[in-house]
Amino acid sequence: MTAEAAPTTADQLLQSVERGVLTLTLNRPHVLNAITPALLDELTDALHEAAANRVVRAVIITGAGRGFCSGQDLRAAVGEGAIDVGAVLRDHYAPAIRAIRSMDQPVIAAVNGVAAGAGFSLALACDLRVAAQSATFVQAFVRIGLIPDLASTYFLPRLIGPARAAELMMLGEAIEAERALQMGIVNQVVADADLPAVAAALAGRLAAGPRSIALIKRALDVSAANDLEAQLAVEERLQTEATTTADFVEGVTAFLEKRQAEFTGS
Ligand code: T3D
Repeated sequence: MTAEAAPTTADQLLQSVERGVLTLTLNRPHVLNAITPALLDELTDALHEAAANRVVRAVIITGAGRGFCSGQDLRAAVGEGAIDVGAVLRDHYAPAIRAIRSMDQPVIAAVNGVAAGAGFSLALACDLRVAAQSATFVQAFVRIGLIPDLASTYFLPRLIGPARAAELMMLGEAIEAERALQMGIVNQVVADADLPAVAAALAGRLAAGPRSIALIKRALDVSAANDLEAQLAVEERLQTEATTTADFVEGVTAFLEKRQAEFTGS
C-alpha cells in the first residue's frame, strides 16, 4: 500500500508496543486521518485493552502522514444519508473520550499535523500534547455550522479559559503550534522531524514512573468540578492509596539509599 492509498478498515488504526509504550496511529492519511464510527470503535477497543494490560504504562496517539486528525469524515457522513448524529456521538465517539480519561495510563497526543474539529477534541482529551512545529489547530465545527463535540466544550475552556475557547470555537480560525503553546493548549512544540522521538521519550519517562501517576490523573480529572473541601478529601483518599503502593516504598528507599528509584507501576 502506498502512503496515500486508502487503507482497508483492518489497518486504519496501527498499534505497536515498545518498552511499555503503546503507540496508536490513526491511519487514514488520504483524508488527514478523518474519523469514522468504525475507526473510533477500534480506538476505544485498543484503549480498553491497554487499560487492562499491565505491560502498557503509557500511550501515544498520533496520525499517519501529514495530518493528526481532520475530525469527522465529512464524505462518510454525507454518504451515509440521514444518520442519527446523536447516536453516533453517544455510541461511537464519546466512548473513546471516556476510555482515555478512565484508563490509569497517561495518554500523550503527538500532534504531527493539522488537528481539526473532532481531531482537536481528541488531542484535548489526552493528558499531554506535544506538537510538531508545522501542526495547526482549528475548531472547524463552526465552519460547517456545527458545535464543537467530542468534549471540546468541556476540555478547552478548562484549559485556556472561556473567553479564548469562545474565540477559537466561534471564529473557527486555525492557530499555529507556537500560538497553541502560548495559549497552554500544548505542552511542547518540537521540530517536525523530532516529534516521534520526543513523544516516545516523554512516554518512556511516564512509563518508567510510579503508580502515583495514575492517581495524579484521577485527582486532576475531578478537580475542575470540585470545591476546595471536596478536593482535599480526594487528595486524602488518593494519597492514602499511594502510600500503600510498592512504588512508594521503592521511592523512599531509593531516596534514603541515594540511588535512582526503579518503579514498577505497582
Ligand atoms: O457528523 C457528525 O458525526 C458530527 C460530528 C462532527 C465532528 C467534527 O469533527 S465536525 C468537523 C469536521 N472537520 C472539518 O470540518 C475539517 C475539514 N477539513 C478541512 O477544513 C481541511 O481539510 C483542513 C484544514 C483539515 C486541512 O486543510 P489542507 O488544505 O491542509 O488539506 P485539504 O486539501 O483540505 O485535505 C486533504 C484531503 O483530505 C482532501 O482530499 P482530496 O481533495 O485530496 O481528495 C480533503 O477533502 C480530505 N479531508 C480533509 N478533511 C476531511 C477530508 N475528507 C473528509 N473529511 C474530512 N474531515
